[in-house]
Amino acid sequence: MASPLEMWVEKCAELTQPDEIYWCNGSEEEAYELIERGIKRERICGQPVFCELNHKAWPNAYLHRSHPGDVARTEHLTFVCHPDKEMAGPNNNWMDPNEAKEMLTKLTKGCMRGRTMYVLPYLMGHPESPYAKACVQVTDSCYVAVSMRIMCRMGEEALKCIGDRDDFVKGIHSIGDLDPQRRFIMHFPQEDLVWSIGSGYGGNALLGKKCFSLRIASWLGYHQGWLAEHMLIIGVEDPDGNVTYIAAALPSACGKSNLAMLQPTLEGYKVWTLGDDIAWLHIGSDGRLYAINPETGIFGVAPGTSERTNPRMLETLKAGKFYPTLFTNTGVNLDTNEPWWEGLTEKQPPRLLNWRGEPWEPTSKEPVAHPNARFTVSLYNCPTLSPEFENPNGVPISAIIFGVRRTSVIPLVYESFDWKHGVFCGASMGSEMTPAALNTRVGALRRDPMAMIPFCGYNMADYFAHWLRMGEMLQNNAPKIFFVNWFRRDDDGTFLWPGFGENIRVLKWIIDRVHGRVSAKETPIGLIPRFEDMELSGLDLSREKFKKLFKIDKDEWRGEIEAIREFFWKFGGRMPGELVEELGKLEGRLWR
Ligand code: OXD
Ligand code: MN
Repeated sequence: MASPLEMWVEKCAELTQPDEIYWCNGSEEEAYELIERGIKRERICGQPVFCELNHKAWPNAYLHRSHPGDVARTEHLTFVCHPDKEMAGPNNNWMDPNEAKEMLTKLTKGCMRGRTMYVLPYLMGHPESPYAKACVQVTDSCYVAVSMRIMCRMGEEALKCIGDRDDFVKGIHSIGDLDPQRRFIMHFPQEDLVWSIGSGYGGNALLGKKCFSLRIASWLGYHQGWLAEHMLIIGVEDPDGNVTYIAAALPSACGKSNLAMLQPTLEGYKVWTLGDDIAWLHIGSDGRLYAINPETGIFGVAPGTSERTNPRMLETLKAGKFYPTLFTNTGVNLDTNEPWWEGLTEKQPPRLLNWRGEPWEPTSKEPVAHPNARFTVSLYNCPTLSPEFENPNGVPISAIIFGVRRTSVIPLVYESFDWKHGVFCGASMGSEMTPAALNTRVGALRRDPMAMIPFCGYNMADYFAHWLRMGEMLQNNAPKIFFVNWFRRDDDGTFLWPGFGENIRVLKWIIDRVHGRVSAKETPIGLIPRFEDMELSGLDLSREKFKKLFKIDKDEWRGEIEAIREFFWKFGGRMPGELVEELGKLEGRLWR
């Protein structure tokens, strides 16, 4: 008799009518075969799905050019379909589940005719982890199939976990006709189902990533007492060899991957990488908060990545141990057949193809690489991958960082007074937008609590209440909560803080605070370091600049508080009273 999984795949095939069904086993051999199909057989806009790049300089690297209208997440086409609209909250687009399925069924009918349906059994999390989830995605894109192999554990192990069970996480994906008018990314949290049509872009199409591991998983966490967060995970080793684990939430394209692979400028420090995008946080048997990264790959932003900004990432991209590495919508150096993007080298190569594959003209005002050009690379290629990466129970988190991209208002770093105040700080985050999502005004400010505004799969007021509840459950074991902003600018527009490898100086203060080794100064917004509390030797940072980095301008905060209040208002009576109270307390401290 057919297993529930086989029956589900059969049902998907009946609806989509592919010419062929291809069950993926996740092997390297298979990855070669899929790449070969992408070079020889499958097409996007009439072009091959993959082109081989220079393997001497970039081992195992391939270029993928997407449809030019399919280059970023499409938040306006992303829906959460709870039966009750209130459950989705003002932070999500909503559609009634039955209505959504009816519409998707029409759009999906026959969409794989003439194509192959790839069946991808995969695990989010280590096979032995009590927190891992078994999932299956069907897709008609070999780019998606190869990307998923990099981003998660695919194949036998997942099939073994699923066996005869029918409670696996389901993902139906088709690139459809890539028309944004017929593009929808729909989530059905009650059924552990994601249904996505019309896009091949990472966040819209790799359904284990944002769709399951954040939107659906956050809803599971709400009910089961854990958190699914848009966070990197690192271990910071101090000169004595002690490792302190930190999880940090920053909005998309604000330097999470850089922080996850930071190369410290301070002698004796080392940063171990566990994840750059998603953390699942559970309370362990000892009452502490433990983090696992359910993914195995990095889907990172290429522009701006260089030897200076992220040397470890370049090592990872060139390691060539785990096959293959993908580049999406970068330019190509015509003389060397290497990928190229703005910032990669100081001098721009003379002969380039732009991200659309057209010769780049020096007179062109357009960038060579798309601003949201990406690479997809295995974490197993990362030279600083933590020895704890495969620990099924995860790592104990001592500090949580919330970070934003802000030109003004927000200091370089501050510590919250306690968990409740920390949750308030996270809930009131506002950040300048980046090109990671389509139809956003790059640079404009938006409220992005815990960097989860595009990814929280239920009413965010309930999510805040859940964070507060987690604090109560953690009691004295709750990690300390910090807030960072690497991006504050001087009056002349230059960055006040050098960032990148120098961020270790901020991490040092944070871990010293965690271990009670350094003091802090109380301010109305939280606890900040004094000049002498931070290790600043060897850095050209005057006291005057330090003051500017930590300035709390009451006029600027007046606007900030108004914006926070307006955001909180959207959630009406559902907003936890504790956070409204925290807002009042902040006002009191600023103007008493
Ligand atoms: C991502 C994002 O791709 O946050 O990680 O958009
Ligand atoms: Mn992300």
